[in-house]
Amino acid sequence: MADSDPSQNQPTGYVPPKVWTWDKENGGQFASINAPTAGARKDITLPVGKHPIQLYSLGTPNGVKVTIMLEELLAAGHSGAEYDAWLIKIYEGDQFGSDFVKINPNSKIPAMMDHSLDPPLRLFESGSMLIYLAEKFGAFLPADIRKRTETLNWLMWQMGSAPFVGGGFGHFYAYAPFKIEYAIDRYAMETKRQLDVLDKQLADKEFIIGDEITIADFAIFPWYGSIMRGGYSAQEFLSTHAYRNVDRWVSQMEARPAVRRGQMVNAASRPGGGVAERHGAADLDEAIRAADEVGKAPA
Ligand SMILES: N[C@@H](CCC(=O)N[C@@H](CS)C(=O)NCC(=O)O)C(=O)O
Repeated sequence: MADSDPSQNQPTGYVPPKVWTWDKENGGQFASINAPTAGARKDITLPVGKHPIQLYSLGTPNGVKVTIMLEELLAAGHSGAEYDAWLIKIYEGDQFGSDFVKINPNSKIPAMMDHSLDPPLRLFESGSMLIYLAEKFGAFLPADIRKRTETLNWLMWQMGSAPFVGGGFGHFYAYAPFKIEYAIDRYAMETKRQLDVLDKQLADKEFIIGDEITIADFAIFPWYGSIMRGGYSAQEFLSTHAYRNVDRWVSQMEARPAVRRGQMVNAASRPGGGVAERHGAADLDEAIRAADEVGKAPA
C-alpha cells in the first residue's frame, strides 16, 4: 500500500487497521443492506407464474437489459420468450431471501429461471442471460464469427466497465454520505472516458457493432442512456451533450417500442410510466395507454 500522510486522509488522521473488521455501517444510500458476507438472510419463497421464463428483478439498468431483450424477442415474434417479471425490492433486502439466493448466490438482480427445461435452469448475471436468450431464440447475436465476436467484445466491455460508472461515479457523486474530491475526480474521468469510447465507436455506426442491433446494444443502452438522460443528475457535470454520436444512438434506441416496454417493467414509480410486475403483454399495453393519456393532458 502506498504510504500517505494520515493528516491528509479522510477522515483526517485515519490509518487503515492491520485487519479490517465490520463494526459499523459505512453510511450512504445502501448502507443498511450492505454486509461483508454472502448467503440467505431470511426465508422467502418466490412465486412462479404461468410462462416458461420467470424473471425476478427490478427496473434498474441491469434489470432493464434483460426486459428490453425479452420485449425485443416478443416483438420479433418469438412467443417462447413470454415471461413473468416479479418485483425484487432490493432496498428491503429481497435479494437475500432463501429462494432468490438459490438462483443467484451473488444476491443481485436480475435472476431468472427457465421452466421450459426439466429440471428448470437457473440464470444469474445479466450478460449471461442475454447470451442464453440470444442462443435459445437465435436472435440478436449474429452467427457470422466476426460479428458474433464483436458483439461479445462489446457485451463484455459493458459488463466490465459499468461498475466504474455505477459503483464508482454514481456512488461517490450521488450516494456517498459526503463528497470526496479525489474519488469524484477519478470516477468522473473514467465515466467520461467510457462515453468517449462509445462516441468514437458510434461515429460511423448505426448500432454498436454496425448496421444491426444486437445484445451489445441492449446491454449498453440502459447504463449509458441513463447517464445521457440525467442519471445521477450529472448531465451538466459530465457535459454529456458533447457525446453527440451517443446522443443520436440513445434517441434511436428510445424510439423502439420494445425498448420503451422493457424500460417499464418492474418500475412502477418510473416517470413516464411503468408496472411493478409484468405477467403478459396487456400489463404493458395498459401502462403505455395510461402514460400516453398523461402526456396528452394539458399542463
Ligand atoms: N453484474 C451484475 C450486477 C447486478 C447488480 O449489481 N444488481 C444490483 C441492482 S442494479 C443489485 O441487485 N444490488 C443489490 C445489492 O447489491 O444488494 C449483473 O449485471 O447482473
